[in-house]
Amino acid sequence: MNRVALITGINGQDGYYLSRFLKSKNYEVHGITSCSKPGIGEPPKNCHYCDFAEGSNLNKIINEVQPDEVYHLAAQSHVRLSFDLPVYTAEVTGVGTLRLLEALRYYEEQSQKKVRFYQASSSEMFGKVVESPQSETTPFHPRSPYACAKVFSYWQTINYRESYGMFACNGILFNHESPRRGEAFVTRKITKAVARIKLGMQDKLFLGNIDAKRDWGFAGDYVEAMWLILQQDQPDDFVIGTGETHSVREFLEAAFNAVDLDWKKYVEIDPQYYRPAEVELLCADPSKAREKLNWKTKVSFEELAQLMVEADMKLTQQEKILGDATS
Ligand code: F7E
Repeated sequence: MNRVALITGINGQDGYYLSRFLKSKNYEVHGITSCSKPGIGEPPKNCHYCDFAEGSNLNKIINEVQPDEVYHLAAQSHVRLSFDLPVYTAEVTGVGTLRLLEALRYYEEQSQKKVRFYQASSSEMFGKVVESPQSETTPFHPRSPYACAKVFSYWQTINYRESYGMFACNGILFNHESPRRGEAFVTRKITKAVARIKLGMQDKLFLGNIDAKRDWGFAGDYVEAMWLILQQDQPDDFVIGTGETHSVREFLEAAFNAVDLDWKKYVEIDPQYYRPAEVELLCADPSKAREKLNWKTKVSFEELAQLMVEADMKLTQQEKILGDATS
């Protein structure tokens, strides 16, 4: 019998890569989404609707799906937006995890079946970092409503493991990007603008703090780490990242270089993109994942910028052709 996986937030970037990865391993994949459209690449029969701000049908979905593994990726995941929607973010990104853990605890009790649970924890929890690089033992100092909500979920996951013996794990993932990344995140905002500028559809790109540094990897590599975390003998928490840090400025350089343009001619700073509190520097120490999971990133920083620009060039060219044909 195929193993059954339930992915919350199936419509997001990570949901896309993870469902493909699990299908390649012959899992029966089910997804939860809050959107009114069926999940990308997901047949409607395996798509379930639930908003984690509310969660009243979670028990029903879990009873129907009977999952072996649950990957909890759903969140209000935009850090800047969380300052405007702090309570909503706390509900979805924080209390939403608790709703799911409670539903799983109840399901385990009723069915006598064990479920493996993955919580999408975030490097944003390290916030105003007390040491660099950051490992599983680095204390948290969250700097946004989003990061506070993720810290809440991180500890709830550990509490359910320790209190009820659940196989509940945290993957503390550093920034991971791809052509499927939402356009409000800085890497995709940049690669989309690069393509539009190159094709003469946009003149300027407005950004906030371009001195911020992040540990950026390719999302396709990171979903394998999620799966590996749930295949261990014991439940545990892991930092997942590249171990390299780069500024937004360096990403700009790499992305504009990919189409032979000088970023300085096109980029302007707009304070509306500054955050009330910024996370200046993140850099992972992924030694534990390397040793215990035998996991490491395969795509370099330059390759990541290049592949995202190439994908946006293709997409934007198609949009341009469509736009020209309909105008
Ligand atoms: O910002 C700076 C911004 O929004 C990166 C989420 O997936 O990763 C992500 O969180 C940096 C920040 O990602 C703009 O101030 C400058 O320092 O791409 P981002 P994030 O906040 O690091 C973690 C791991 C998560 O868990 C989150 O869910 O770039 N920046 N100018 C800008 N950022 C944006 N979005 N837009 C700008 O115009």
